Amino acid sequence: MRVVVLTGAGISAESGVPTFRDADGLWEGHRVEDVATPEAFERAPGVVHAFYDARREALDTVEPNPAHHALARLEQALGDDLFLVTQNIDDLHERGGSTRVHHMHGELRSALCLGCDAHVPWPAEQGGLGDLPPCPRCGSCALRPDVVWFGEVPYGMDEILGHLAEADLFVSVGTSGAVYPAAGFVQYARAHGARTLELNLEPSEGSHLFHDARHGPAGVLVPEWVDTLTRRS
Ligand code: BV8
Repeated sequence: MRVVVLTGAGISAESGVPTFRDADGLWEGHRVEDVATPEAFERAPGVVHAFYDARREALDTVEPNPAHHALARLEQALGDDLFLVTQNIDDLHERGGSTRVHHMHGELRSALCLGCDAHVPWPAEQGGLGDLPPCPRCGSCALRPDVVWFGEVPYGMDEILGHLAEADLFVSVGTSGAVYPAAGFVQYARAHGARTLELNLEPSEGSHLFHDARHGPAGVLVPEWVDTLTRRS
């Protein structure tokens, strides 16, 4: 059985990573357009760097939770029949044991060079806000956070759509279904014949688009679902 799993901020909530739209969510403290758009970076790079530096530092204070570990077990069980795509820029899937994770919105621990388009590890030592070392590949001082901002095309859309079109089962975990193109994956998978399942704390904006939905904390729902699936397969 070919399975595509899409995850969002909700899968990392129980690890202590704030989601976006919850009361004290990431977007609460900042207007999206002030921190997550290329225009914002052009206008005030320091503000944008501060936003991502804070999230990067917070990564060292959190650990993967049972939902991340369960998806790593699923990867063991299904091998290449599992395609895991995440909207999250944290590294909790990898620290939970998943080895093949497609970060469609980028990664906090990565930098993107505007000079040569290289994706390089985020430099360990960096001076004050934003005065980053030159690109290790081309030497130009043009590194930026390697995240996909609003108005930018997510990474690897062709590969993602390819897996969605071949999927027997599409499962969405911990996402509000408010941001496109990820919010459109359920319809695309369904249109290509896949069964669709939502695992979320509460009904998402696209909940009505799924065949099945289970609501509750991912740290409980995902291990339960993985155990059922792996027992069956
Ligand atoms: C693009 C990286 C062109 C940075 C992010 C169509 C209609 C309308 C608008 C658009 C449209 N198409 C495009 C747009 C514009 C825009 C968009 O969607 N705007 C929205 C606001 C309407 N989209 C774009 O600009 C995208 N680019 O479209 O380019 C294109 C595209 C394709 C092909 C060709 C051209 C780029 C979007 C990416 C932006 N970058 N992140 C960063 O992280 O700082 S988006 C960011 O916000 C996240 O990555 C994620 O995608 C989104 C947040 O959503 P969630 O992860 O779902 O988090 P949220 O807090 O909303 O919800 C959490 C959920 O978890 C809740 O439901 C909650 O109930 C649940 N939960 C909470 N706790 C738990 C839980 N569930 C289980 N257990 C728990 N314990």
